Amino acid sequence: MTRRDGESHTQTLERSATQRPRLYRVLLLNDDYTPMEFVVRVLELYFRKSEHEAELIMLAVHHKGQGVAGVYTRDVAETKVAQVTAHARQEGHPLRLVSEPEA
Ligand code: NFA
Repeated sequence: MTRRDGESHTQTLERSATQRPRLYRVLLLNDDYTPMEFVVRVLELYFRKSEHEAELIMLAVHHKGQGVAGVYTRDVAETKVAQVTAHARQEGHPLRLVSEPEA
């Protein structure tokens, strides 16, 4: 609905529902060299997974090629990709992550 203010002639667009931000999946990609224990630690530290959950996700990525580490707004997803990639390189591991929009 458009409302016209008397003096200022500004218009306010009113919507009935709050708009939710688009969400992005952070995907972990498998490689042959990154140690399993490093991937588990990344999932615990950056993606707040329990040790058990982290091990399940790591093994799924190891066997299937990729898997979801977490789902976030775009800024948060891109920051996780950058931080974890930097951490992995610092430790000499080739681990790759990407973010992609949900749906
Ligand atoms: N495939 C790696 C290994 O055998 C482990 C790994 C899992 C790497 C998940 C990247 C992602 N050491």
